[in-house]
Amino acid sequence: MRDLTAVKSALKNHQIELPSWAFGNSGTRFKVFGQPGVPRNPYEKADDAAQVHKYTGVAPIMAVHIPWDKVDDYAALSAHARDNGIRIGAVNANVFQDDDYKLGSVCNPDPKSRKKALAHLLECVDIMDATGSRDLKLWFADGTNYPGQDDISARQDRLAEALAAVYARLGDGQRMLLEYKLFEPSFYTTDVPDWGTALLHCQALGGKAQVVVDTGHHAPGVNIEFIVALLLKSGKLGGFDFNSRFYADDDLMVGAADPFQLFRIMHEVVKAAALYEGQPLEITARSGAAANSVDTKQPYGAFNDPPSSPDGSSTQITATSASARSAEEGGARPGWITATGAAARADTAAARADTAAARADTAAARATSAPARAGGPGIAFMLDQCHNIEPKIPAQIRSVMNVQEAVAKALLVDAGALREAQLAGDVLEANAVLMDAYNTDVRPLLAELREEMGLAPDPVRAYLASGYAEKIASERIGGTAAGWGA
Ligand code: PSV
Ligand code: MN
Repeated sequence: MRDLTAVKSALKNHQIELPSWAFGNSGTRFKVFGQPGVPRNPYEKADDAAQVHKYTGVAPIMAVHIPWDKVDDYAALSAHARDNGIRIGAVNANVFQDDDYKLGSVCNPDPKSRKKALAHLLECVDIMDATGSRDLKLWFADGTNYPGQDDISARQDRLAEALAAVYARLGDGQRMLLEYKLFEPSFYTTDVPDWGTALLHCQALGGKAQVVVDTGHHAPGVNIEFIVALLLKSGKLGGFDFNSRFYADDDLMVGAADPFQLFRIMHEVVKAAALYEGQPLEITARSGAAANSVDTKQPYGAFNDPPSSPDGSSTQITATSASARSAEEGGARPGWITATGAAARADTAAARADTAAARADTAAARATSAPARAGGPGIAFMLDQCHNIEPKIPAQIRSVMNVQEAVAKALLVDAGALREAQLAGDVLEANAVLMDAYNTDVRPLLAELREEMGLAPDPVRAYLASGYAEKIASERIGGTAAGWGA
């Protein structure tokens, strides 16, 4: 039996980040169905995001997407968010919507397009400085449609060069999150198609570069929790873009298509004590009997490479990655994305020194750049969704609740019993222990938690009864409703 007080405390500490773009109009390439009351600017998006936080209590962060959320004064946007009880989270760069990017952005064969893309990425770091955001989120639509269209390997070098330049611009307490996606808009090659590619680049860059797992960005049938487990072990899981998919990158509400997958993902996170920085070990799946048999260290701090065990061994895949090793031994091949590539070349030592400094500095950074860490420490649990036919604010509330349900179930896994069954090779019992947690109805527990937090037990109902939807529908008349491109 789990300690429910500890479970509830973990649930209160676990924060979810909302995408500003989910509040704007969206659709498919066939049709965008406008909705009444949709925000006309980033300030109104923040107002709507604040509603989601108001009724869930665990979503105090809104990610922005530039230029969709371009404003004259980012500090003012940040202050507006704060006045509404939330803060600005990840700054998402957008190097996929301009004509110059037809053949790619940072991987484009044309240096002019690459230069323009890089300037935008650097501008996004300036914006982070103004908003106090911790994370720069990078997703590249770059790729090719036809075999022979461009040199696959040369494009990787161009990518590494741009990433290194952006990496060098990151300040204390800032991170770069690299997101991969199997295909779309490119259909033959994508320049960051998978977690392996993203991980290689991030390892070459250093401790401030981490991978983002968007749950809609894999081939059908891929075991996402396995990827999550490996990224956690390598200290390189920077965040999630949660959403659901039935077929491709559907961007539906997280937990709608496959709540069991979401639970399995969160089970890995909970087990690694990575739900939030400082997640106590007694509420991880390493508690009880398990604590005696496995390393109970926290997986990694937000900016640190994974720690090694006191005996020098490690239960984690550490920074002695193949690329780092080969660079150290002088064995790196020019032109590859090891720490010998481009600015990274200048930077193996620097990146490592940087990593060490970041490590030494984590505490200091925490103390001195509190605003720069506004995203909160550790993994960013972001949503990346589009609500094409359902009302947006309640859909975001529902999504947050779905994540919470998965987390609650993951926290209920009887870690001791699971470990025991695993070590005994009791396949059926181990599976039964996991399924017991998954099959628990956690809705009463979450309702109780909300009441303890002074919230209504049913956030969607409370929002619908509040009259906010009617208010914005009547007030937000005129202007241009936000949508992609605005
Ligand atoms: C790309 O499909 C993606 O997942 C990236 O995160 C973009 O920033 C986002 O979607 C845009 O909605
Ligand atoms: Mn995404």
